[in-house]
Amino acid sequence: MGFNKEYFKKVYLNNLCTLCETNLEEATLLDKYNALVYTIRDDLYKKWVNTNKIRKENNVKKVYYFSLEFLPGKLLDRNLIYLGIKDLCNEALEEMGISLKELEELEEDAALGNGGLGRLAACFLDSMASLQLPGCGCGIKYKYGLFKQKIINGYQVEEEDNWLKSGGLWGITKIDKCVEVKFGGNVKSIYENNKLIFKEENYHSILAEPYDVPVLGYKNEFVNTLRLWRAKSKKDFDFDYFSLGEYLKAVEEKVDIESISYVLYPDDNNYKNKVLRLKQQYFLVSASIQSIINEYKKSNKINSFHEKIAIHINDTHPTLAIPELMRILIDYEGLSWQEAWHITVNTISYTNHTIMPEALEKWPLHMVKELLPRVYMIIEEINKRFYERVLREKGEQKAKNIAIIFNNEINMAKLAIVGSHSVNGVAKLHTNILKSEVMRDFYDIYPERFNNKTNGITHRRFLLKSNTKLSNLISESIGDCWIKSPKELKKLESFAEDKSFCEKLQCIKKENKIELSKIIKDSTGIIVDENSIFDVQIKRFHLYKRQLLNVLNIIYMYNEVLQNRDVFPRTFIFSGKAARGYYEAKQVIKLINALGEKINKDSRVKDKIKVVFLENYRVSLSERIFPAADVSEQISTASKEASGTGNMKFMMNGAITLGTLDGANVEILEAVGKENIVTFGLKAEEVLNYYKNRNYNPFEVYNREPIIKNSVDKLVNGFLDINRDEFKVLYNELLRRDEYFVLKDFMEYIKAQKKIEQLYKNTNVWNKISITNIANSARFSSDRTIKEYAKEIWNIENIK
Ligand code: 26W
Repeated sequence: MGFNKEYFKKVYLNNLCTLCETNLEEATLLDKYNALVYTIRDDLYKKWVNTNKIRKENNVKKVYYFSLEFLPGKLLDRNLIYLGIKDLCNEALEEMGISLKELEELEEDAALGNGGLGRLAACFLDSMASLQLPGCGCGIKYKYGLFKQKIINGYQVEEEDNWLKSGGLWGITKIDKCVEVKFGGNVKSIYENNKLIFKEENYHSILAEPYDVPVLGYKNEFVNTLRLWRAKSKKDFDFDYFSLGEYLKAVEEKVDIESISYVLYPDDNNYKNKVLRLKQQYFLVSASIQSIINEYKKSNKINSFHEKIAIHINDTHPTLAIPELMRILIDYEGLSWQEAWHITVNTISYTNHTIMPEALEKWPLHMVKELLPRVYMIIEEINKRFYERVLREKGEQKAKNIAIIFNNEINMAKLAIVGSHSVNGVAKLHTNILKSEVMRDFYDIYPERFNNKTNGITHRRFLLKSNTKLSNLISESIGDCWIKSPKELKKLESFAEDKSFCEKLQCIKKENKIELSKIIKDSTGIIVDENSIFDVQIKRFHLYKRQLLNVLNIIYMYNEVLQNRDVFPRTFIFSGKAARGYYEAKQVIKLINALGEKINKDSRVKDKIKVVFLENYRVSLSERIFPAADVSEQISTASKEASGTGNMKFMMNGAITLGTLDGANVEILEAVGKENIVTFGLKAEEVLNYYKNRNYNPFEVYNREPIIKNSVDKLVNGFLDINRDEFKVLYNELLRRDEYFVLKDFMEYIKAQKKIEQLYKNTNVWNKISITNIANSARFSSDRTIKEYAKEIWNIENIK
């Protein structure tokens, strides 16, 4: 920024007055925060305008990343660091008696996402901007983000998340760039000049209003855009009803329309057939495509659209982009089916993020037909053409397998594969499962479309910003080039046996643990021992992620302590949300809290074990936890976790992975070597075989192994101070089905946990493992991932 401290103060005080109508003495914390955002925005917006100007002059290819979810977290601290003015700003504020930390805390997390998929989208935007790649995120400006989680009496309780209450001042609403989105009505086919054309009639149209948020690159003056759409009624109220005194009726239509962007669906990995969700999906893609085309046509011809524009769909949620682009190219741009199809397929690329069958989206035909009649016609036509081709070339069985429309449902994953030029999985193992199992028939037809892009995370947020102490140590040791080129981290390997470095590293971990302990104490009242192993599992609650396995081991360890066996002190830390309607997952949360109640206050345990549940998991809380973790629990049933990205954040902060050979854990093992990770459990192939042969019997495992029986029984035998039926559902799931092989993997997990303990007891060994993990984490930076997408899928180049 072109200004010094004095100038900063002057602008800041002026903003307090002219934009917040207050002064330093009178200002509330929110005023002070908002004045700061205004002050930073000045400079940020200038860079933004400039980037857009340069991009237009160069007329380079640009990627649009379509996602129903973005999970950026807080922006203040990040933007200050990326602008390189944090110290200046901190000092200036301090001189005016303002604490920057307090302002940072006041800022709400932008939580327009559920978990992995949304956070990945935010990391990708970070890397695109930092690598100077022209890219734009397209999403929805939900008025309410992911619910806030309260723990009451051990149970999860959901509360609305009004994330805009801290102002929402980073972004800017572009009232004059609204576009119209049409729902309902019917389609009339008519011949005009010997050509069949389609006219939409009797539809309802609503407005989509863009809110643009600047996405700044790291110290490079480069700013991309995250465009979030809000649904807006054309009419604010109905005058006739109003005059009759029917006030509710007068605003009914407005409320109905604006509900489209009202709240994020809190389901993760679980498809529910809800018309409002379908509306959200179409709303996003229709508004985004229209605005892309409007912008594009200012300086280009429609026939070469795919040469200048790439559209990426983040999972199947924005798959309607395919028929929507077809609709506009055919009905509004006058292209033939073949021309439009060529452009569409070459524009669109698709990432799959899950193989969980219950997550696969299948929309009922009648719903799509009623809500989007023209889009429906196009999907039918795509299905027909593809089906006939496969029938001709591969026969009836294959044709049936690949049908996009089946059983009166539209299979969105199939539509996404057929309508795009690239399909990727998010870790090697996951991509292989897609190719050989879930999407086998498609891989057979389009082998060239399938590719892997292992996920990554932005090391700038999850190391540089959130673990200042460790970043400083790294920069002191190898210079600060790693911030722009994470590969430099490799140089840390030469410090693995450097005594002074190891001591400093250990010291930093300890300080981070002390800080987390304070947070734990403030939010739960539990006092934990900073010298114990901080063993952490933080992520969404889902049976496949197997928080239950962790719990069963804690019960086992508790028993060990009571039997006076030697156990190294441990603090088990959990955090995460369960989908509002997911009963079993919510019961696991209750179980953790019930177990904590029992163990934490049992004096016989002598503080050897503590069980902590931190409420309201979110990006900003995670940033306090990763730097303080010793052990990273990544224990999903092999084959189920597509990649995982928390695993990468832990590793980068020097925690050691305790995991199954699932998702990206496999590649972490590859990166660090088997001495520097602890793995256990069934392999993906074994799991898939059990599913195929249906020959797993958990009851037999339970009966055979007293240790397992002992732990499992404690869920229902009165061991916990709770009604014996409370956890019956979990107990029954384990014994009758155990869909996720918790019991099968239990004994090996206990062994793996003992190995962790052995390693931890040897400080030199532990430090060495920790350093090796940090040093080899560069390949999990989203910079690497985004470079691969840019080169191999989008075909875009950075702007110098
Ligand atoms: C339709 C309901 C729904 C909502 C969200 C279905 C599926 C999802 C997401 C695809 C679930 C998700 O976030 N998947 C996670 O994506 C991460 C980023 O690629 C991976 O690291 C995780 O392994 C995967 O579970």
